[in-house]
Amino acid sequence: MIKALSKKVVATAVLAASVALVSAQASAGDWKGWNIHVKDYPVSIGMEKFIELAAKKTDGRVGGKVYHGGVLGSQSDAISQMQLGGVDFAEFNLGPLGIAVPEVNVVSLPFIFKDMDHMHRVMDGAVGEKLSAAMAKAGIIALSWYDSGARSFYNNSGVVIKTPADVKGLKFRVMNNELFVGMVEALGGNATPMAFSEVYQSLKTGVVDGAENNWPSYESTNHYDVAGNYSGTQHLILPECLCVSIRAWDALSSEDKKSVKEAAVESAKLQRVLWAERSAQSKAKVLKAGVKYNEIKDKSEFQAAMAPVYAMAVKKNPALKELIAAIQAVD
Ligand code: BDP
Repeated sequence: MIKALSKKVVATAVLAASVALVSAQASAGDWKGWNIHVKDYPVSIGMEKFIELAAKKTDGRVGGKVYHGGVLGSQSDAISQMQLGGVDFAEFNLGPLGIAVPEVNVVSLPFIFKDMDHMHRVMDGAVGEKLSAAMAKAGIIALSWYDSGARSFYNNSGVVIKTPADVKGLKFRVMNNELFVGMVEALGGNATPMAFSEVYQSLKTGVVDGAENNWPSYESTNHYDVAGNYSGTQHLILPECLCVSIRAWDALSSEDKKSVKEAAVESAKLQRVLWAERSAQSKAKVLKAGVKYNEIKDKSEFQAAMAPVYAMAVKKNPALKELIAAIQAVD
């Protein structure tokens, strides 16, 4: 009896404390924004634009600060923080987000998108809406989709990857999602999920032989200094999202919601332009610095090798079958 009572007292105290915490965080003028990238990155400039426009359009009722460079933790930490209320807005790569929102895994299937334009058509259409709805159920409101190009493999072992056989025996860092581990294993390599911030050191010390990313991240993190062979597999075209927590969103009036959504869409337009520019600049910069790059024109062997990854994903979550078909049906 005494035990039961004290449990109840503790529970009430915890509830009171969390209510206090929530109301402290509900102030829309003081949103905390998570970002993994350095300050001059297209994502970062897009996020700054978003919060500036949101403030302007809501007469200052919405405002906040973006914490760049992953100082608030890894993306996995930030996803939980967003669900718990510690982070109000963020820019997430949809790859690791698939752990929190299984439907989102569809975009992490290698070669699911034909190219960047196809990805835009899909994400700006009905599939994008379905994924947003699934994310909202997990407490994450996707306001707009940002670009992150195509990801390719690079390594520090002098290997020029031209066919899947070249991947054999190499150990790659991947983002946190078992689909990416399966992807590398399907090519005959090994994979270790690891936070973005740890990759440079791991490449430098040989903990991994390589990693995979787009040109701007390969350049902005200096990975090109320690892994100078970049092979254009372009196996993943992953969208990213500008998101707010459902808690922060629900605290807004419907008029402010509209303004915040507009700010996010406008910021995405800017981000996509900056993205294209930065991709060209980053590529030129690393090539000038001596990176050995090989284009892979015919990617069909890589694509064919991905069948087990699709099978694994659908087995785990049969609902993906319909989403895969929906993406493939978009021209
Ligand atoms: C970059 C994404 C970023 C990821 C990072 C990674 O923009 O969100 O955290 O790759 O590889 O391209 O972890």
